[in-house]
Amino acid sequence: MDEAKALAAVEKSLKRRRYEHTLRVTEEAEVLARRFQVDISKARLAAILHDYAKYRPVEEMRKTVQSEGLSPLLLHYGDEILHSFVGAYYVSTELGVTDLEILSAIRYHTTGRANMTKLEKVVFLADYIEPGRTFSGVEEVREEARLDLEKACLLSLRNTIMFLVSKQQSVYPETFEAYNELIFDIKRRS
Ligand code: DGI
Ligand code: FE
Ligand code: FE
Repeated sequence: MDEAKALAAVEKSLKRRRYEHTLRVTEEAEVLARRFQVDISKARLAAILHDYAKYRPVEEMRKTVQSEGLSPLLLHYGDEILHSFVGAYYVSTELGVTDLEILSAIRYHTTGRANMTKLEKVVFLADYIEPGRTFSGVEEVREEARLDLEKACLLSLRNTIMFLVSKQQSVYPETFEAYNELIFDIKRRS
């Protein structure tokens, strides 16, 4: 799948504002990929496609989780996490993308997971720090992203977990696993 075809597919599926977010994530993913020695074409393509399923009806996504045997846990942690997991499935079946590294970067872009690949980290982080984001604490994550991919992902996970906790929302288990694993990884390195 080339970039032009991917962009045309997402432009059709997304609202204008979300499409513009996608373009910013793509540019940010390229910057991070260059900085941290990740395949630039894969990072860009995964970023272009990362929110492909964002506007699918929730009922359709829930049905897909069941019919395709995705983790039933996904049905209990808020509808916001569905689009990344079913998005990877739709990108594969509807757009014919076969690269498993790209599909995995799409699948984990919202929750993260333990032992993320560098490509997964780049897409996860690019989605969080693209210039249109105004989350509280995002500037600190942008600063860290200049130097250390793992520390920047850790900060972004910390912010997301704290945000969800402050709203009394549930946190998907793989998000905690991603957080813990990065804590251990960074400790081990230093
Ligand atoms: O799709 P985007 O808006 O670009 O960004 P995203 O895919 O990171 O989705 C952000 C939303 O997902 C935000 O409302 C918080 C929510 N979210 C992120 N991680 C988790 C989560 N929700 C739950 N319940 N659990 C998580 O671990
Ligand atoms: Fe998303
Ligand atoms: Fe996004």
